[in-house]
Amino acid sequence: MKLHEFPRHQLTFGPSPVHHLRRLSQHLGGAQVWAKREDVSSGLAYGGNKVRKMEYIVPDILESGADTIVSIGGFQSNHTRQVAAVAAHLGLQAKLVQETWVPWDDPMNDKVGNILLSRMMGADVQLDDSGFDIGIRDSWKRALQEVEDAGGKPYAIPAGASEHPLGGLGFANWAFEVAQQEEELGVFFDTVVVCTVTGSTHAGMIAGFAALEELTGVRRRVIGIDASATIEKTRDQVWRIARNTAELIELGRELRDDEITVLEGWAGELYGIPVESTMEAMALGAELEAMITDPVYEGKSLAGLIDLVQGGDIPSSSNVLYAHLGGQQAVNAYHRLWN
Ligand code: 5PA
Repeated sequence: MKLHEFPRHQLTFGPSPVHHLRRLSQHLGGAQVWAKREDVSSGLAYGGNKVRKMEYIVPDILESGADTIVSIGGFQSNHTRQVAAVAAHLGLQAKLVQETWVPWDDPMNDKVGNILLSRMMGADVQLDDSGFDIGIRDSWKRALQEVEDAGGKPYAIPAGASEHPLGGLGFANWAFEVAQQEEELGVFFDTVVVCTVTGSTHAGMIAGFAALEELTGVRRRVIGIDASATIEKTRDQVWRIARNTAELIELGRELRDDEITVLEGWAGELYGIPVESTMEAMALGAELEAMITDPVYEGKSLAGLIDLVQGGDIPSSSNVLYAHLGGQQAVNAYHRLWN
């Protein structure tokens, strides 16, 4: 099936807004930087990139007749908060396994921000002491079993909705949305910068822009900035999901190696722990543009963008589009960084 033929259940207000970051661009003194904002494009509990992924998964959930969506993430997972939001919106239950993905020693870590919102929305939140891993987990399988044992019908969504067969479609569609917005704005984004961890955001974009290239012949760079600090696993997931998504939307050719770029260097040593470049990027975004980013994901991809622009790797003739994927709710658990 072609992308536009897949059923889509709209959860966003419409295309996410695109705007020029004038003061940041001026400060960096190179390429023009724009942002496309997944953080302000849905009314469901502040939205974010998972809401867009879920638009293509909800039809399957509804068709399955499930009564409980089961998913997994860290204590401050944005993904599980968005699963709780979509479940509330659909009138379903959410069962969320929240693991100890980040060795972040803050007594509020499992109480404020994302996890607070998930609890407010009525999700059944289960804390688990397993560490970070983007793969399929036993705790998650157990949670699915528990729903069945209680006579319910679970619907399984893996970490970040990435290993779900339809997980890449939302951001494949994002590519077509960008092309439409370029026409309206009279600008061409030759480079896209996106944070990548479980992989389907970046992978979906790769498949979508490849499909667009087939139609228009226009090539661009889609640069994934790793924030997992387990680069091999993330690279592997991006490759696999990009290929699967390309096949699903009938791209009609293999993806080229140069279409799949995951860069390391801004994740630091550990997932979820900011480093100096993260803090500097967050400060620049906030002070110059009032664009708030988080220390786990978006601060790290913004740090990557800043270095690539300042170092000239993204040339000054470029228009670069920063994909803002949400995630600000976690800053509450990191308040100490600003005290
Ligand atoms: C997340 C993911 P992918 O997982 O699709 O690569 O996206 C990375 C990403 N930015 C980027 C924000 C704000 C994100 O929340 N979050 C996960 C979560 O549990 O919240 C899946 C890891």
